[in-house]
Amino acid sequence: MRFSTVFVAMAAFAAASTFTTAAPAPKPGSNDTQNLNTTALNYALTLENLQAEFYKQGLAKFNESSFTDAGYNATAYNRFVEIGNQEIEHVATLVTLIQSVKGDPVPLCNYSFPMDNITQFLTSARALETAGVSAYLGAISGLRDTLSTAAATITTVEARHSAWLNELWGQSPFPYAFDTPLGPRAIVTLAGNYITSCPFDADVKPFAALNATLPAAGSNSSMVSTSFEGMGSNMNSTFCQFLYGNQVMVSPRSECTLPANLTGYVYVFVTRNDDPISLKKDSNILAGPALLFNGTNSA
Ligand SMILES: *[C@@H]1O[C@H](CO)[C@@H](O)[C@H](O)[C@H]1NC(C)=O
Ligand SMILES: *[C@@H]1O[C@H](CO)[C@@H](O)[C@H](O)[C@H]1NC(C)=O
Ligand SMILES: *[C@@H]1O[C@H](CO)[C@@H](O)[C@H](O)[C@H]1NC(C)=O
Ligand SMILES: *[C@@H]1O[C@H](CO)[C@@H](O)[C@H](O)[C@H]1NC(C)=O
Ligand SMILES: *[C@@H]1O[C@H](CO)[C@@H](O)[C@H](O)[C@H]1NC(C)=O
Ligand SMILES: *[C@@H]1O[C@H](CO)[C@@H](O)[C@H](O)[C@H]1NC(C)=O
Ligand SMILES: *[C@@H]1O[C@H](CO)[C@@H](O)[C@H](O)[C@H]1NC(C)=O
Ligand SMILES: *[C@@H]1O[C@H](CO)[C@@H](O)[C@H](O)[C@H]1NC(C)=O
Ligand SMILES: *[C@@H]1O[C@H](CO)[C@@H](O)[C@H](O)[C@H]1NC(C)=O
Ligand SMILES: CC(=O)N[C@H]1CO[C@H](CO)[C@@H](O)[C@@H]1O
Repeated sequence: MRFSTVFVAMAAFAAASTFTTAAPAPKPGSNDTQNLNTTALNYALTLENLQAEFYKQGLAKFNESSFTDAGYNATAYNRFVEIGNQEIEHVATLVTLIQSVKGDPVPLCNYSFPMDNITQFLTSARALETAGVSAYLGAISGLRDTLSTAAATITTVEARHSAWLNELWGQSPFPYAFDTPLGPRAIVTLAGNYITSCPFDADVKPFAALNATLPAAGSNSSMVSTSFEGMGSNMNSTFCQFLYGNQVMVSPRSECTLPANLTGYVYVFVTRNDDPISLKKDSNILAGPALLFNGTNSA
């Protein structure tokens, strides 16, 4: 088994634990129509701003030669230009939609993207597109009518970005028959790996950042090591939960055994008990997710 670690939730980004999304999470049963729609849209905008800014900074740093020098062809560079432009279009569309319901679009945050080299850029790109799909899938049940259609039309494009990036990494573009929806708290936790501060506050609090490390390449262990601030050292009564495709696999944290049939991404959480988590059931989460990929790095 060869795996590469992607999201290592680093202490350096501890500041991100104060990051919050634009507006209060929609309250179940809320009849504040405009607030609900603006909230969901600003959540999406926060993520699209993150993605658009990531490609903007990446393409300011890496040009076509950077890609060809790293062994990719000019097509790869041009694909990133296309992806970056599409994220900018997503931003523009969301801003227009928010303004159309008399809302205030959230501004950009301050970001910290690991992109010392092309490999890091590709690593983050794949993670951002994978998490983007999960974010939209998790948000869609809170949207109605034209907004759910707008969200779905973005989701499918994010999924194709993600598929192409998987292929670029030498993996199946479509590793599972289903994708994994994630709720706002989980997504904000992942976004915290890249966001240092935002000029706005809100109610969606991240979970504790989780540092999850895959077994060393070539090792016959399948144990993921996990650490986080707080209860990080108590292995006895806590659990690892792996979400991938439409599956959830639970194991005691002292074992934290990677599922045997991973063919792509996996979200890792640490929970206080072994009740399987889901989009609607997250009260037992102590930390995470971290996003890992079963992948051989072709870069
Ligand atoms: C994450 O865990 C790995 C393995 O335990 C460790 O080597 C690394 O230093 C940790 N990183 C952070 C940021 O805590
Ligand atoms: C890419 O940038 C480098 C300098 O960073 C420059 O030497 C090279 O000509 C550029 N290549 C292209 C295709 O623009
Ligand atoms: C560029 O590389 C990709 C694989 O990374 C390959 O599928 C594609 O055919 C290549 N395109 C050209 C023009 O060589
Ligand atoms: C890319 O940069 C990271 C961080 O500086 C480094 O650990 C890694 O070895 C570099 N990879 C390549 C292929 O240069
Ligand atoms: C970004 O950080 C700088 C200080 O490093 C701060 O002055 C600025 O307000 C921040 N911007 C945002 C959008 O948070
Ligand atoms: C790991 O593999 C080595 C040989 O490569 C073997 O001796 C050892 O028993 C294996 N350990 C486990 C736990 O399977
Ligand atoms: C975990 O259990 C072992 C053996 O039962 C015990 O020695 C250890 O102190 C426990 N650790 C914690 C953090 O509770
Ligand atoms: C993966 O393995 C689990 C049990 O370990 C099983 O329940 C599940 O159906 C498998 N998923 C796929 C896609 O094969
Ligand atoms: C990881 O992916 C490779 C193919 O990319 C596959 O051969 C391997 O079995 C996968 N590992 C697991 C645990 O499914
Ligand atoms: C355009 C749109 O999706 N509007 C929705 C805003 O939220 C309310 C409450 O959920 C829905 O009824 C609207 O259809």
